[in-house]
Amino acid sequence: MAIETLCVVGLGYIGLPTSIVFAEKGVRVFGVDVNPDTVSAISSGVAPFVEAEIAEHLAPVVASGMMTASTTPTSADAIIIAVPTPFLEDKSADLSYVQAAGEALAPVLQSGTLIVLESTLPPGATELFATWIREARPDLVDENGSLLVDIAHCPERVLPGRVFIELVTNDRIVGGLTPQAATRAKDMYSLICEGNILETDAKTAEMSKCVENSFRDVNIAFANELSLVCDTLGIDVWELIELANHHPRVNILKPGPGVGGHCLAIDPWFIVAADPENSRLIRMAREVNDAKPDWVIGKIQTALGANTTPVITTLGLAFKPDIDDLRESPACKVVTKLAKLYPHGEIRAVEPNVTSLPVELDSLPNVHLADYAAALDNVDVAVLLVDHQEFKKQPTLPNHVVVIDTRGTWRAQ
Ligand code: SAJ
Repeated sequence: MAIETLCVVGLGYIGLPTSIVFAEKGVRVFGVDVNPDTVSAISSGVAPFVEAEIAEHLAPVVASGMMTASTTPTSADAIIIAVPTPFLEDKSADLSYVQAAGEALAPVLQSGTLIVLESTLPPGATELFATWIREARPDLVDENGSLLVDIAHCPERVLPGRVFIELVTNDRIVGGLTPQAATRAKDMYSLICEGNILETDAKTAEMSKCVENSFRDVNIAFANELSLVCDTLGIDVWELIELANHHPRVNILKPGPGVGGHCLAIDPWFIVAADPENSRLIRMAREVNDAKPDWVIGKIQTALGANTTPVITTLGLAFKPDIDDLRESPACKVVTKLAKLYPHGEIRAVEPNVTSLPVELDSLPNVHLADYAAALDNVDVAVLLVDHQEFKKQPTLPNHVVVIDTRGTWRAQ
């Protein structure tokens, strides 16, 4: 059965670009989001966040009527759920947004609807989602106990900043609760995806997403650990990594102020929660990366010594370069802690990709959003936290200013 209409629930960093790409391929897309501001921005053809190429892709599909947005779901041939799965206090997955999406969708489901969960899920969650649908719509269960809708998990794997390229070029994994669900999901993604689409069961697909992000997190933890060891030993970690990477089978990633975002900082915990006893390395990597912002703070404290009224400029708040996404950002953690450590100091936060500070920083009286041009006048410390384009060139600063470059951006200049 061809997919002609698609309802996408969750119009965030993944759901909105996915909607746009399907609409560009001729599928009529009904976008759904609980946030009315998101819906009204999209309805007027304006992207509610920063992502390369999004403006030029969104406006035409809205203007042509191929994509519309609303706060309530609509019945469609297929449904994609792309809502957040943060973690709870105990680091296990918070599936409440997925459950809420399922509840909102249940009334519009029809026999034969294909439901694809794109949200990152811990192993077993797609199966759990199916039980919620069964409870909400017992009329969609046949006399053999089989659901009359097809449910699959197809984790997104696009890299923020390259979403419109990777949505088309990446290989994708589709895990069905049944082989039929996997095949139907594969057929749907073949409308937009030029990479291989690999079929498996739902639990393996869930695990594969968690594993991919854990792999990267563990590798970054290795680089971050090296940065600490090198600091103790008086070795330039950037030079060391550059040299070691000349080995044909070595590819060390880059140290930084920590690991942020809604993926690497979260998904590995889903594996730890699923099997705490056997996931020691994955847990340790998370702990190493989570400890890095405090190490950066320690460096700043040491540089400032007895100065209790410093002016500190922090460059970058986003979790990585050239995006406006502040989720789980180590840079925000550094700024928050600095503000608390130096209540009589001044923290100038420079972030070219946002126009206002997030609430948790805005509520701190000694933190303000500053313009790059003026932010480095009369400072004691300048800390580079994110290697945004705007910061690539090292500014000329008086000798007394302490420069802490957590990304190694300025060392070669
Ligand atoms: N980072 C470093 N050093 C590095 C690379 C990254 O410190 O050498 C930091 C970044 O600054 C950032 C964090 O790691 O704080 C994560 O950035 P990222 O670019 O590694 O990844 P994300 O979170 O933007 O996207 C990841 C991707 N997963 C993998 O590369 C395995 C992406 O493909 C996934 O779709 C995405 O997670 C997701 O949504 O799960």
